[in-house]
Amino acid sequence: MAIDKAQREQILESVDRLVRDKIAPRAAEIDARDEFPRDLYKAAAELGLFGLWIPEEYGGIGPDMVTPLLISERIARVSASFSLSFSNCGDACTPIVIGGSEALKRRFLPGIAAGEIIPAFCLSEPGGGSDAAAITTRAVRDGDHYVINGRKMWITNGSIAGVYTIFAKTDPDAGHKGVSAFVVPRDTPGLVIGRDETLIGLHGSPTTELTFENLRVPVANRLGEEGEAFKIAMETLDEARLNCSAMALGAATSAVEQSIAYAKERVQFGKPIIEHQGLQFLVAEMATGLTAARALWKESIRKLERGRTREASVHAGMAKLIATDVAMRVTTDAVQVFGANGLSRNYPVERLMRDVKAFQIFDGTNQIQKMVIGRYCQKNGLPLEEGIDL
Ligand code: COS
Repeated sequence: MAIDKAQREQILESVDRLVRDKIAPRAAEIDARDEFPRDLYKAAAELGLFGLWIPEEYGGIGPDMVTPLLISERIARVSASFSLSFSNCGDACTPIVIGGSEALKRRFLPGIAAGEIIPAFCLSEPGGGSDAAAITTRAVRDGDHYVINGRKMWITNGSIAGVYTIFAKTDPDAGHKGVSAFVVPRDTPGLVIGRDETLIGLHGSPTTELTFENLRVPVANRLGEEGEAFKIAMETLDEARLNCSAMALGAATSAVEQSIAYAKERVQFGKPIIEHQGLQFLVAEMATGLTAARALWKESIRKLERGRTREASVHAGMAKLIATDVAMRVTTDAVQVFGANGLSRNYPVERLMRDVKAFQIFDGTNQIQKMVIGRYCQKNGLPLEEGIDL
């Protein structure tokens, strides 16, 4: 680990200041306007936060897996949308860090670390979302180039990125062994940036459609060997799932805290509503679900930090499943605690509820997580280590 505990504490303190002074006051406005907050991205860059995923020799201060997850969680307490804008940088630069040649790393990582180049991870397609090996974007070798044709959807930061990691089939008959990945700068002819979607939540985080029309990419821009990128995508998604959990838990923590505060203040039938058993039990269930999900998330981070094993990957899926389901439940319950006020945009809990829905779908739907967990159990039994950490 490039970062020690004291440095981590220092970084988190600077993040807390950024959250309090700059992100929190803007969160409702970002949601209402649905505009990417460039100024906040710049402010995060000035703190060096985008360098956390990137090794020092390429201009970063990492790689460090844990600190960015803790940052995502903290930012999501006030803005899940900006938390995604921050953390998607990690999801999108990880393939280059894992599989990029020395030249690719030197060319792109310093700009990403400085916040000057926003990266995008381009895997999902209209017909290949959950079934990642079924993508149909084609990359055909032509001398020392590949020619890429196809279409991608749901690409976070697609309209504002400076560099794209594009997953495409180099052998359409080889299943996951036919998937390769290419690093493509924004200004490459044939890279057509489509419109941003209007989502139910996460406003301010662009989600874009991309089309590739005879996009010519040098062979030198391929990540790893031909046909080896499915593993890069899967390893990237392991970390992305812990990050998705971080954002969900940040928003959920905020929802529970706000519910407790509101239920202590709001008086009905002559006493604060938290003293009515119906509300008290609801708050108790929210707090318990959240605490259990946070514990599993932390345990899963420790496992993945110790090594990219299949068991750690299954735990990341479990954390994502529980964290995002709990977040959906407690943010919905928070709206219930607030009553009619909860439905109003004058209170922030409705935004939390709209924002977290995406986390049950992003980075592999929760049904995909169950598939990954179930398959592992069928093959290897229960993924438990005896005697851990006690
Ligand atoms: N780490 C490393 N390698 C992995 C892996 C992981 N976490 N998971 C799978 N692999 C490898 C397998 O070992 C296998 O390689 P070998 O054939 O060499 O053994 C290969 O990848 C294929 O694995 P599998 O047979 O399990 O693939 P499937 O096509 O059946 O499905 C799932 C894999 C469902 C897990 C995958 O398609 C997936 O994660 N889908 C969701 C995609 C997603 O999250 N999309 C969100 C949008 S991107 S933000």
